[in-house]
Amino acid sequence: MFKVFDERQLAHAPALEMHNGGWTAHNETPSRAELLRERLGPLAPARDFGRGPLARVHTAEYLDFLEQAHARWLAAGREGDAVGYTWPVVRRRPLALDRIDAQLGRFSYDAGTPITAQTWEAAYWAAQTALTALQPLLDGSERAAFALCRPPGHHAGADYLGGYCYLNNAAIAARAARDGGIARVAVLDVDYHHGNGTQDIFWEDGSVFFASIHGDPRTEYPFYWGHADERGEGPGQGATLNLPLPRGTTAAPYLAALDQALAAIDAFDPGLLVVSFGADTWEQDPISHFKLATEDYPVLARRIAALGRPTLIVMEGGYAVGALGDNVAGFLAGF
Ligand code: SP5
Ligand code: ZN
Repeated sequence: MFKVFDERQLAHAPALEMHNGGWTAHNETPSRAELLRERLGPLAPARDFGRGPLARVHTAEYLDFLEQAHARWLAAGREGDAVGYTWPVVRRRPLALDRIDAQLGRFSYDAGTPITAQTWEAAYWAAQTALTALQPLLDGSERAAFALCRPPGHHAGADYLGGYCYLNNAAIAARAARDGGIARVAVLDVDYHHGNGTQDIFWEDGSVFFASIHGDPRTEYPFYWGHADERGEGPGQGATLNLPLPRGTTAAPYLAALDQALAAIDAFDPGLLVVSFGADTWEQDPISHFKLATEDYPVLARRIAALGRPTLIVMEGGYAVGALGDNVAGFLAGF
């Protein structure tokens, strides 16, 4: 399997995240990628496809903000990581306010996703990592590829960051595949958390099918997306499928949901499958509440591989650093 990793992703290391009313050590650490690099090597470095493919998913205003936010934070006399504290209610007027705190609110939806001096560089190379891994699937020289992306991407929308995500690596690759001539692309999101950013990006796009299996947002982050009645709109009506599952879900009901998602994807007949893969469905993940065992990951992967579609696997979450190597290696071994 062709696997890609770029060192420049490691420099992003936010210190703290807001959780349940207090600041705690950030869960999305460089060590996640460092240990996977050691375990999964050899890994090809990313090629540079430039800003063009990023701008096919994210707005120019958002990309400019993300690139400049930390410098503007320092210019305002602040220290450490940039993080917002006032948010407009989603979809209110996009006032073009200049103050950095207003911009942080406009372009984010949570306080768990700080911008450091190195965030733009790392997120940029995470997106390039996904684009690089996509290439051999487009030219037919590989049937499966793995993008070791960090920071993750599936919570980032066209004009917002959140959930430890800044640029939506999976969506950028899916859109690039569409632009490269693949008529229909499916995204299967098996991170513990709903991939709200990916869903929003393709909400009205009937050419990209989005299916997600995740902790029920009635109790789980990100709360405001991922409910079973969200199915897409306009030309995208019916091209979104949400399968929320309760806390404590074990392999048997998880695999039943997976089969349902795979049947819908098969009926859509995509020329490419993008898997947003989070290992935070593991039973001892520190921030999640499913009960999948390490031995379950090859089983999941074999069912996905049985679709027989060219498949790009993009790394999303997974925070039990000690078990991440076995869980990710086990998943990849199923392809
Ligand atoms: C990509 C991904 O998996 N993002 C997950 C974002 C979840 N963010 C909020 C979850 C709250 C967990 N905070 C726990 C802190 C314990 N010290
Ligand atoms: Zn997650």
